[in-house]
Amino acid sequence: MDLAIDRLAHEEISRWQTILVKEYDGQAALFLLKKLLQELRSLQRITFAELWSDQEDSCCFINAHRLAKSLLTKSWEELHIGVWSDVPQVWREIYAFVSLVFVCTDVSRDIEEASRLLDLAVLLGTGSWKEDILICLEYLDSVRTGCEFLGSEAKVQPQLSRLVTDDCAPPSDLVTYPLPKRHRPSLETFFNQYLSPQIPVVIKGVATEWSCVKDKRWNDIVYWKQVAGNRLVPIEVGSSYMSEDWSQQLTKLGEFIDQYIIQTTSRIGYLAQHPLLEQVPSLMKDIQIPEYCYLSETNSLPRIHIWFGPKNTRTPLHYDAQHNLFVQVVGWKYIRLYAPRESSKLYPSEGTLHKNTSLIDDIEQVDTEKYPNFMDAVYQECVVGSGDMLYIPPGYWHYVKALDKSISLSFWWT
Ligand SMILES: O=C(O)CCC(=O)C(=O)O
Repeated sequence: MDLAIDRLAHEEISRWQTILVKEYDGQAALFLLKKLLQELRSLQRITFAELWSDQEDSCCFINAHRLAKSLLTKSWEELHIGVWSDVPQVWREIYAFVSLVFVCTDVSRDIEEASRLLDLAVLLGTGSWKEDILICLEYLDSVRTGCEFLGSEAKVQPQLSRLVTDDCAPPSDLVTYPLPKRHRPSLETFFNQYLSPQIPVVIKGVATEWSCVKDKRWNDIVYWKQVAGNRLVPIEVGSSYMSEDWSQQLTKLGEFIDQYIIQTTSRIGYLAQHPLLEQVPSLMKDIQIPEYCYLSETNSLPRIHIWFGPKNTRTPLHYDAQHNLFVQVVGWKYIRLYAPRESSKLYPSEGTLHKNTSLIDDIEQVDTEKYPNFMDAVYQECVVGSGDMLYIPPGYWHYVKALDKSISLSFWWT
């Protein structure tokens, strides 16, 4: 668990210096950062472990904490001025760095609060510090679960800890125009018959081998609470991101599970399109990156997002610019696809924010007077269950509805 504070801070501060002074009125922040580095140097600690485990009451330690606190407040303010896309990178980097220092110099050793602050730093910060923060978070989790194994969930009955029951049958009669299905196509077949001509296909027999599916690990509420229950995640609340009642909130994954997954409320909460496996890297051992994603023009690794929600989450009809291998891990989902050539019948939103999304909020209840061409659009559909994978080519419109409590992953690549 190395955290070379001194090595990195020195390089970062020289770089921030130019940006802060030239482009922002950042003299005061720069002054504080330099003082912070000085204090860290005099502490002669170079790893997070050293900082965290020495309960110091030295003057340098207290000073470093105080300086980090001021910078945390300052960078938090900068992050919350104006719209998110305009927030300067440099403040996000500084926010990540000072969160880390603030946490490791906090003598209260409040693990819950430390995890909360570091999760915020992962979600809102950026730069090379993110890696160190993730290491710290894993360390804190191991300390936490070590001393408080399973917490209150130790009381959960085994049969109650399942998200969905194993004997649940696939919903029938939902599919009229089925998508093609293949059992473990070879790389060559996938490339020639689907990826290259951009034809969608349901792939069976690949994700069934992953431990999140095979061992039903991700169907286990206790497991989720143990590995990530304490982690802060962004939840979308409302019927869909195009509806007026939609909002976002940050909450602990464990609380999200209690509030929106276990209890059935009329308000839908969806952990949608979130890079949870980046935030909690230990989850990577439960999956494999599908080798189809390595058929890439750019050699880049896929971006992995989780979609974790109750029955009836609905992602409106939209398209993405990248290849997508959509993997269903827990529960059932209904998915409908329209080829890009159908776009003119799908009423894309005007404006820039949601121009990849149809104006029709719920394609299962369409106002045909308002959208008369929609019924002429040709589509294909499927119901995916645990271990199924769906290849969605770039530009393909897709609509997704959960038929049950559900967990899916999407692998996006170019
Ligand atoms: O599962 C969902 O709700 C939406 C998934 C999706 O839109 C995607 O993977 O691109």
